[in-house]
Amino acid sequence: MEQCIRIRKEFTTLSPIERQRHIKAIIGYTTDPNTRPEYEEFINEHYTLFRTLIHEKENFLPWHRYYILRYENLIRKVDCTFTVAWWDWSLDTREPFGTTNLEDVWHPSGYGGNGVGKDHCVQTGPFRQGVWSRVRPPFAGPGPDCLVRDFYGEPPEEVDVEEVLKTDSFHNFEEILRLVLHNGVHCNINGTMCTLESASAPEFFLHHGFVDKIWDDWQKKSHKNKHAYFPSIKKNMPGTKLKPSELIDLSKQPGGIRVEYEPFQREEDFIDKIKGEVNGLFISYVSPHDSTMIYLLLLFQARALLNYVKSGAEHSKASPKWLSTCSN
Ligand SMILES: [Cu+2]
Repeated sequence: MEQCIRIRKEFTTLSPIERQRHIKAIIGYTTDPNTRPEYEEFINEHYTLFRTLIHEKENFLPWHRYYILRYENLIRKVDCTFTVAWWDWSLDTREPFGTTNLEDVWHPSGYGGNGVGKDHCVQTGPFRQGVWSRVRPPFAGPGPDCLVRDFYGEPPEEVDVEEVLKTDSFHNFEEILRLVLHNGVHCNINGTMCTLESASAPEFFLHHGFVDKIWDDWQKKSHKNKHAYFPSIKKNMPGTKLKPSELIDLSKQPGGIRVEYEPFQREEDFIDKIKGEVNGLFISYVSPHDSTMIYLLLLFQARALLNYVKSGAEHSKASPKWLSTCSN
């Protein structure tokens, strides 16, 4: 039997029931005394390997692709439908960053809000202090085992994501994604996410889901992009028996697993709303199985969206606002 595809969705597009189920699976796996030790070992692996090559060009993208896949595998022990969700920090962030509207990541029904008080411990949502404790490395120095957040600055915008996707050179693409966008968002969330213990923050996997999707989007641009760079690396990735090249194809992940990132639905809804000559023109040419065309369509939509935002309102920081202004 053909194995089902694991569809990874953008977190804020999950229905309330899907969202509840997603959180319940994570809480179940990370708090059950039967699975907690395995979870701790898994999280500490990232801490132990932090300063090895996993954050260097030759491993960063494939190593983290494998890490979030393994996280998914672990949580599927308590819910076999679980998939990693991704959080599009560029399109989805409301202004100011960190607000807690119903559908936001930081709503109490999502991942909970910003930390408060002297220690910046999270006090709302499923990972709040007193209800959930994060993994600390063995022999860790003193420090809170609450999840710490201390929002800082603004995450990158959609134009930044668009720009990095336009980059032809793998080396430039990878460096901007890793050093600017990836590192930046870790320390926009700040607190636990901006430390060597970042993987103990549940939102680590939301963030890395999106980083991985950006790589996937870039890979889909051409055969050359898909196979760029990694086949030349002959060493196994740290802590694994796998070479980076074994992670290149999302439809052939280790264990025969097939993964797909669901396109950002709200982006399509938005295009519908701007009375689309755009859609009328393009959608009729798209067969649901033609991923290249869908990709082109999405790129086209992103651009249309961007132009709309730029031309419609001269406010330069408008990009995240279209979501709320156009939703009624
Ligand atoms: Cu990492």
